[in-house]
Amino acid sequence: MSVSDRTGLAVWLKSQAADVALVDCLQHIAASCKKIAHLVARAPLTGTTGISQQTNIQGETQKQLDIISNDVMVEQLRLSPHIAAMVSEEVPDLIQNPDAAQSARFVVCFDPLDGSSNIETNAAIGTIFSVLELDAPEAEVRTKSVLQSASNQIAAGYALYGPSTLLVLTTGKSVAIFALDPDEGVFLLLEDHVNIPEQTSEFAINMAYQRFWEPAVSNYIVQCVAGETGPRKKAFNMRWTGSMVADVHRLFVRGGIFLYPSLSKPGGAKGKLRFLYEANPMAFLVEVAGGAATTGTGSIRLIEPDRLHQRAPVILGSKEEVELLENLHHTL
Ligand code: AHM
Ligand code: MG
Repeated sequence: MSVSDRTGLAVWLKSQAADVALVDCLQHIAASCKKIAHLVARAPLTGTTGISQQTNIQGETQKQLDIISNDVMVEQLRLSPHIAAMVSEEVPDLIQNPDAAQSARFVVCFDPLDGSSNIETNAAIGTIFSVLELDAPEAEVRTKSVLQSASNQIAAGYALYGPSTLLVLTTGKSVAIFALDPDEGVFLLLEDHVNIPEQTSEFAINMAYQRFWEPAVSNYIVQCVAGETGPRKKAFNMRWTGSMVADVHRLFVRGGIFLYPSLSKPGGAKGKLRFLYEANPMAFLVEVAGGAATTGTGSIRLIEPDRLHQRAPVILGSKEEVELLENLHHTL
């Protein structure tokens, strides 16, 4: 992958026939990610890698950068007249946009800084986002309308703040990867029509929860770990960074399967990852790239959420592996 013709985000969005309102919305998201990338890179120098005194709705202690990144997203996205409301991992309720146009129909759901438990280790972290379209504009967007619109996801993506800042995006036609040129501050297209290979020999799961796994997941991982002499007759490798953005990005580059399944521990029945701004956008991206995404028993994208911060089990990646695991869920 390398930049050959310096195609920028605007040109790519035009090639996707995205309408003016969606282009504006995605440009504001990209601008937020650019700012967050800068703040993340400077965090050790500004003394903002630590924890804050606050907790979020999940009861997790927020990092200073979680709060800073959330503020950047809210401030930037409010500048778009087409964004009626937002849902953030870091804010309990729906965030209205008082400056939106009356016709505004988009709701942006985001995790402003995914994998933030890794900040002080300087590992890759990122921003995940999903654009939902309301059936009709509302003067004050209702939570119920956002939940109903979850199946109407029209764009999704993530920014990955690693050695390079990457933006991975879909409007449903193809998945494209952009890199931020730090000298010029623009996202340039690296690759369009990204495809996740159907077969793989790499899995990503937090092995520390093995005792809480469902029989199907246990059985699947046992088969992978058995290697050449096991039922899969090949050696698998394991990779887990603990940042969903980094672990899912690997799927687009070299295939694989990512799992954060249901866990048999208190509060773990739906895993950990949140549906609206983690599971749903990643499932969309993976499916557009030819992969598959399931909770284990059914499609992630068919979930009808009943709460903004609802969790969902997540299994996604190379089609063959995801389907094999889904079959195990139906038989074990
Ligand atoms: P976060 O949104 O608070 O950062 O939590 C989500 C992250 C994911 O990036 C990652 O896959 C998961 O939490 C790791 O959780 P665990 O530490 O339980 O393995
Ligand atoms: Mg997250």
